[in-house]
Amino acid sequence: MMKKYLWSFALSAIVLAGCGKKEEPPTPALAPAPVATAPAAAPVNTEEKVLNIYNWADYVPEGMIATFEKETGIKVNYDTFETNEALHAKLVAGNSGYDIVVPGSVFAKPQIEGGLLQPLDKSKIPNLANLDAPILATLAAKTDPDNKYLVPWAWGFTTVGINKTKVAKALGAMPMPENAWDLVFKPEYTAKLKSCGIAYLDSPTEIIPVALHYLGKDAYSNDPADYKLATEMLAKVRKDVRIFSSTMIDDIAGGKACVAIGWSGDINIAAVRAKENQSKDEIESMLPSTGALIFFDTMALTKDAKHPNNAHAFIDFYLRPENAALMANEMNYPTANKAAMDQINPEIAGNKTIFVEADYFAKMIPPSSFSNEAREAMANAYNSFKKGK
Ligand code: N2P
Repeated sequence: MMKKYLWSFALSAIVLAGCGKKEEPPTPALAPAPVATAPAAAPVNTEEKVLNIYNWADYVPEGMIATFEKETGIKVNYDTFETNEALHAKLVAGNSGYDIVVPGSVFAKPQIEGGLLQPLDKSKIPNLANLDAPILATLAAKTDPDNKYLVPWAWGFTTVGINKTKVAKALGAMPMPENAWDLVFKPEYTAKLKSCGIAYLDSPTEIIPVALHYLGKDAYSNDPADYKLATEMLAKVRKDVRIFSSTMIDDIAGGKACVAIGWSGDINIAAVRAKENQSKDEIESMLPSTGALIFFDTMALTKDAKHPNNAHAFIDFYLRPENAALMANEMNYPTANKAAMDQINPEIAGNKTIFVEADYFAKMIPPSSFSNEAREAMANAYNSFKKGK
């Protein structure tokens, strides 16, 4: 069964040794009463019982933070952001106050290189052994050599989400395109869909790469000339875009948009929500024929984290199979936690827009990264596109 999914076309057949079991402390029952010399004890966590986490919106299962707080007595302040740019600005400014942040790997690479994150103490995270080795190898090769800084929270892909019912109505006699990206980039389609609402993610590093991919260019081009090409294309549909927003669950399920460039899991959550609300409209996360853009979101410690021990404890807690499975089951994003796979609900594991099949995965565009200069040029190009009408 698992064969069909990502794990199968794993980049290599590395098998992880070790099972992440914690060692039991020796039972004190028959030990003599302690005398003068104290036994070598594990270092005590003397940090204040606080942990500050900054993660993407709609990414943590209900109750998970409360369970951690109850178990550890650590009070968690959990804030959310909506774009990599927003998180990055906080890290660059310094003194964010956050211990754990969850950048996309596209941003994590420059953050590591820029000294904004600190290496993990892997001895405090035995559950790292639960992670899928090929995914770790991919992250090590592209982003984080030796997996020193980053622990995957979830992965997914940027794609097109539609309210099928409304889109069919708006298109009328026009059939659905073979490539779902046409719905958001091709004027023939956008001219019709603007009536029910087109939403774009509000982030230069989400929209420009997707536009470049649609143009047949390298989605992760660092060449500003390519951004010009992208924005020339985007300018043609600018007047048809109703909203720039990174909260597509609300946008699609709440009826503000019938088509969105968005993230696979959020679109699937919108689909579930529409069903729960007994909407007759069907929402679908598309698999565009030319491929979609993969992302990895990763936990990391900020360079100035004040509660590194608590942060390591949380990372290890999240890596328990039952917690990673809860994330996949509730947030509709695949987990990189291999040990969690048998706790994933069959309808999630079998949803081809969550755990995509191998042949589609092969078509998807893996994440890369941009230089600081490229990101700046991209932001300028995107902002002038947004301002145009
Ligand atoms: C969480 C969406 C994060 C995905 N709801 C984009 N990195």
